[in-house]
Amino acid sequence: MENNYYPFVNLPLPYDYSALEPYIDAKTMMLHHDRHLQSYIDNLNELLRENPRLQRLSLEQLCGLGIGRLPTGLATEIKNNAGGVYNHRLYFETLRKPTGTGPVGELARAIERQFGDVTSLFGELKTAGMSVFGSGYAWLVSERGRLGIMTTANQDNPTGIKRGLCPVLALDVWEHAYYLKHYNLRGDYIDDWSQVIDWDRANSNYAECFK
Ligand code: MN3
Repeated sequence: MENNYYPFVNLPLPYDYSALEPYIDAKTMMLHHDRHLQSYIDNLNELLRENPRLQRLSLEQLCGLGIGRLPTGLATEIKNNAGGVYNHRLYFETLRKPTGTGPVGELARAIERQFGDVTSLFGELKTAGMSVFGSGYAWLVSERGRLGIMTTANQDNPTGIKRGLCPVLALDVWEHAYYLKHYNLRGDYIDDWSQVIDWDRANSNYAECFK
């Protein structure tokens, strides 16, 4: 991941705001990236400004740090904002304009092995995404190459929950990810999200998990 250390900057999306239309609308993408992600970045920089020790840690390390190792009083805020940056970057970077293509490479083989096919994978991801009460994420994660599905609350990140869990796909189910277009219909948003996954990127995320 680029720009992985303090000071964090909001890297531009690798596609136009409208690239995911008609599945995810341009206005949602603009607000989601330029305002929501931007505020996590600003907050994280502000929290780290007076903490040179923490400035040396990568974004992943900040997400994965045991809460006991963060400065008392700032721990929850750092965890929430580092997660907010990491999770959103992964979410945005693993989307692209709809191409109608499915999983590729080693990830495709792992999905087939463990879920049977991509429809079953999406069925399980949708169930997980629908089960998040309030705000959070559903994830496709790899643990030493073995795929799994999990959910997290708020901006929690799998790497902060258990060492060795490595995110492959992040499904943001906060209402800000879909409310302008899909209103309260989270399930419809999840179906639409599945149409704009960048499977090449997902496959390279999966490969990164072996490093
Ligand atoms: Mn979000």
